[in-house]
Amino acid sequence: MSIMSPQLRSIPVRTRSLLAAAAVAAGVVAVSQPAYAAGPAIRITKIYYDSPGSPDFGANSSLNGEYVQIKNTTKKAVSLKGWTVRDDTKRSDHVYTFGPFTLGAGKTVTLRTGRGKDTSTTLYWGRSGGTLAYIWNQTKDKAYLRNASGALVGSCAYNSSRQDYKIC
Ligand SMILES: [Ca+2]
Repeated sequence: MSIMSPQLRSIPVRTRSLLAAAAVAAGVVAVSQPAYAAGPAIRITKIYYDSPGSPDFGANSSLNGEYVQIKNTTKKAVSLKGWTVRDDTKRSDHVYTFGPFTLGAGKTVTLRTGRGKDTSTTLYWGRSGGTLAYIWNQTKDKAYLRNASGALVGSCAYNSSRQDYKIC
């Protein structure tokens, strides 16, 4: 190590002060965006991926034992018409598209895999056909929620066979 001239020594000092200024600026930006910390306004809150009972035999009651829940965390009702939910596969038959449906302020809707009569709180994917009809894998998968424009609104991934569900 050689002894630096006063001119060279001044460079790292200036760099340090610039970094400090940048850190302060970044801190101000983070504080000014509390909405980011609060998460998306419409979000996936839970995936129950391992239907109760074993083995999963594909009956309608078992298919409806797996579900995904979506919550409107805003203070306004939101129309989900044209929004989609899908898993991590590329299968075109693994896409659920919302029909005319309004999710009230602070409300949660449960989307079950099997068949049933839609209500204001529970919707049915409408799948049937036994053990191949399940959407959510038993150990590892990911849910995607997109709006009517196709923009990703939220997602939730899980990777555990030790639980039957994932709180997102
Ligand atoms: Ca099961």
